[in-house]
Amino acid sequence: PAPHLQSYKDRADRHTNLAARALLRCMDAKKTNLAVSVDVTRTKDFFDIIEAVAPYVCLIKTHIDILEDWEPSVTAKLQMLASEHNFLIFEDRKFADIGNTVALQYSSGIYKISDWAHIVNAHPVPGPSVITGLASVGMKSKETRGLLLLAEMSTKGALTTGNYTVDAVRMARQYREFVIGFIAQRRMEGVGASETDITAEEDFLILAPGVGLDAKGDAMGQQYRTPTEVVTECGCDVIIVGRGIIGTGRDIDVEVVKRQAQRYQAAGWEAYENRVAR
Ligand code: S5P
Repeated sequence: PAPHLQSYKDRADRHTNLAARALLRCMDAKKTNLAVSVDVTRTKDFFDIIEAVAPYVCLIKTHIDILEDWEPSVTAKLQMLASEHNFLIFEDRKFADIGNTVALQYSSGIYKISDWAHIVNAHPVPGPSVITGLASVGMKSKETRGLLLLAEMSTKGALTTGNYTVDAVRMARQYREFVIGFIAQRRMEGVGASETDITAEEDFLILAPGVGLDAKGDAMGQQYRTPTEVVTECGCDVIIVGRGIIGTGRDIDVEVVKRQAQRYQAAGWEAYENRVAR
């Protein structure tokens, strides 16, 4: 059967990339396909949110460069929490430059992303060299690292359609040891593939942003769908939720954050169970 009709556990047992395997294992163990996007600018809020949602997530998604009071201890603490609470870390860096530059952006600068992020993502726009550049760092790491390609975006008017998406999937197929899946809105197995392109062991994870239970969008082009639409109907594996959980106000209410995380975990898991039971 296609990957999305199999259980996360079976897929974990079979997956050859260690980061993908760890993520699927964690999803199965914690019964969650929820990733929380911790898009805040103060380190205190950042950790308050992570500690509140940790039991309910498989993945914490960061934009490390928006923290105004970042210091090296932040990423050290993040790593500690990840092992303590069993979740993976996804730095949403959206690399999009020549191979040499992305390798430096991944490994160096003040953030040294490859030291602490299990998963990163890249725009396919530069072509395969963006993958090989990042792989030159990620595949050397002793740790388990994986890359997601942005095959589709959630925003109104996004240019990630048609042949662009098809070519993104073709690129990923050439580098299956490092590219573990896509940021996308639906499954990608059928996209741009002739029968012979797809091997039985191909299992790309689909992580979908643009998920909300209450809002349909924001004032800046974001569009939301529900976990049922995203997971049951479109076959995505992980729901990425930011403001639906952390809210839009300046102050963080950890009790609300915790309740919303529980709510999205339950909705995401039910949507998954409805899918594999079909
Ligand atoms: O197409 C995309 C890709 C990403 S990674 N659309 C997105 O919204 N994202 C990210 O997901 C975005 O950068 C943000 O961190 C998160 C969505 O946040 P929310 O508050 O709208 O749920």
